[in-house]
Amino acid sequence: MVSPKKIATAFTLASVFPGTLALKVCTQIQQAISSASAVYYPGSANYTADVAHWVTSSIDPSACTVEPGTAADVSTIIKLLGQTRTPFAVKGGGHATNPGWSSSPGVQIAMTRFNAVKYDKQKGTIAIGPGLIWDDVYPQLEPYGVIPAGGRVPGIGVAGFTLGGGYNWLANEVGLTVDTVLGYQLVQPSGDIISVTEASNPDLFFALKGGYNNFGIVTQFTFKAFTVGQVWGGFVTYGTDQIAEFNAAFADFAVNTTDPKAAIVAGYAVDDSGEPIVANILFYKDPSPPAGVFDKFLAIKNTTSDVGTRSVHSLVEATPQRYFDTLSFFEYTPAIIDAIVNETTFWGARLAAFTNATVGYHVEPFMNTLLTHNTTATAWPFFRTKKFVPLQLQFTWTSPADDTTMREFMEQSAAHLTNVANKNGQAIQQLPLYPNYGLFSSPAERIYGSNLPRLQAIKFHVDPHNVMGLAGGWKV
Ligand SMILES: Cc1cc2nc3c(=O)[nH]c(=O)nc-3n(C[C@H](O)[C@H](O)[C@H](O)COP(=O)(O)OP(=O)(O)OC[C@H]3O[C@@H](n4cnc5c(N)ncnc54)[C@H](O)[C@@H]3O)c2cc1C
Ligand SMILES: *[C@@H]1O[C@H](CO)[C@@H](O)[C@H](O)[C@H]1NC(C)=O
Ligand SMILES: *[C@@H]1O[C@H](CO)[C@@H](O)[C@H](O)[C@H]1NC(C)=O
Ligand SMILES: *[C@@H]1O[C@H](CO)[C@@H](O)[C@H](O)[C@H]1NC(C)=O
Ligand SMILES: *[C@@H]1O[C@H](CO)[C@@H](O)[C@H](O)[C@H]1NC(C)=O
Ligand SMILES: *[C@@H]1O[C@H](CO)[C@@H](O)[C@H](O)[C@H]1NC(C)=O
Ligand SMILES: CC(=O)N[C@H]1CO[C@H](CO)[C@@H](O)[C@@H]1O
Repeated sequence: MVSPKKIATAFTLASVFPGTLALKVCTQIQQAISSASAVYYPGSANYTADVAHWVTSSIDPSACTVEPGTAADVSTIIKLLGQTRTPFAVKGGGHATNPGWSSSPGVQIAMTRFNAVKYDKQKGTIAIGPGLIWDDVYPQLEPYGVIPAGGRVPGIGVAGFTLGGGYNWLANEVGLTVDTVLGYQLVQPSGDIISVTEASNPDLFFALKGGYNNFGIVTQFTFKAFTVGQVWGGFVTYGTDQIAEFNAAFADFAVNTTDPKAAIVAGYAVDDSGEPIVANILFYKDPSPPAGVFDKFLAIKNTTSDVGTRSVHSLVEATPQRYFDTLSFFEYTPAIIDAIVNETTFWGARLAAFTNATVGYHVEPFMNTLLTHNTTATAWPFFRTKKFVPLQLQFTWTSPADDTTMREFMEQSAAHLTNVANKNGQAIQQLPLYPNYGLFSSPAERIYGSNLPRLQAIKFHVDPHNVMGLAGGWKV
């Protein structure tokens, strides 16, 4: 994992802000908030927990942290930060891999006290606090046999995942997670606390569906509830000798699956001798899959397997776990898969010269109907006329001295795969990049595309003084 070192370009404004000024604001916040909230300083366990992130490169020691306990206190805090132009960050689950996206040398807001899960059976909705990770959501809903269309692996925050899009296990049936959000409670940069629904505020409803932290701080999400009990699935790994057979099964599944209850995520990596290996997560929405759906995968000799009938929570916890980068493809064809396996071994070999460095390429096929489930327009993706699927590149390393090299390697790998896609008839440059996987050097145009003008207009309206610009992230 990389170090807390800052990438200057990622938050130029924040890195020149003097810590002593932030400390003064910390005191002001402490005096202004209610007893439901608290401010913490370096040295306390709460502070350490509040600045913690999934990768060390995303940690930035802040002057203080604040854990708001009410939306009214969030309002007080955002007003003070705006008035004093203090850099800050809002953290949900802390899984952002881009430095400065949810950390700051100024004030770290940790949403951890917003931890309620409320199921409304009559309305078929689930209200969830932005301080939770999905792992904590699913067990609470098990008695009711419902889930929201949430995260697939451990540790991911409800907030960032939902503000960025959300590829989920139910996506073939219900679409992206943003397509299943019915409402938001939002603390605007002005401090006003509002409820955002399609009826009450169509512009912000559009903007929050993929528009990240540009429009304020979300204090509650309301999701559609889906009836899901026991499911089938788990984690299977395959050795180098099985790669060819796996690739054929994968390409067939990616193109030919017509059962929307079935989904997979496959991750290519290299073993200690630089040979490609693959780990596949299988999912089926019922307690067992009908014959045919996964037959080709099940016929392949595996190295390890943890597949069976289980709760959604158990499935999410079963999958083991830098910088991410991303590309979108129209389709995972055999030629694309071959190129991805080649990238895995090529960069695996290059990274062998670096301490504890690893590569991973995660391929996520979805059905052609993936992007047809939206009932409104959404900030992301700006393009829905044809299905496209995400690739997640994941490089890990330990020395901060390698940060720039790794970023360049990832950019080279993405450029090479773009070339391969072009040669195979896929003009993928026009496709939206997924904000939750994108490397910080990607331009906002590649993420928000033709939606940028509308997002900018909404942004100007709700945040004329660009208070949210004091926090890192994709900026419209
Ligand atoms: C191991 C791993 C697996 C993943 N798997 C998936 C997957 O299956 N599907 C998928 O779609 N994505 C996946 N992701 C990507 C994930 O969705 C993003 O990293 C997501 O942004 C993480 O959300 P978080 O709340 O944990 O992150 P944070 O780092 O806390 O926040 C991310 C961004 O959201 C902003 N934010 C957080 N809370 C709020 C709030 N209350 N109001 C306004 N802004 C806020 C932050 O300021 C920051 O810019 C994965 C990531 C990892 C590391
Ligand atoms: C998809 O199914 C068709 C018909 O069975 C088959 O000919 C084709 O090879 C399959 N595609 C892949 C990539 O396996
Ligand atoms: C993995 O291999 C074992 C042993 O052959 C087998 O019993 C199991 O069904 C396989 N699992 C999967 C998911 O293929
Ligand atoms: C493998 O990947 C490397 C790096 O992107 C590239 O230079 C090379 O041409 C690729 N080889 C094949 C056979 O695709
Ligand atoms: C590399 O990984 C090994 C094994 O996990 C660990 O013991 C070691 O501390 C790591 N090295 C560095 C520099 O982080
Ligand atoms: C779905 O999104 C697309 C692209 O933004 C938009 O054109 C379409 O109108 C949306 N569908 C509905 C039902 O609103
Ligand atoms: C990690 C940690 O120390 N958490 C503490 C933060 O503060 C609250 C309220 O004082 C405690 O209950 C937690 O234990």
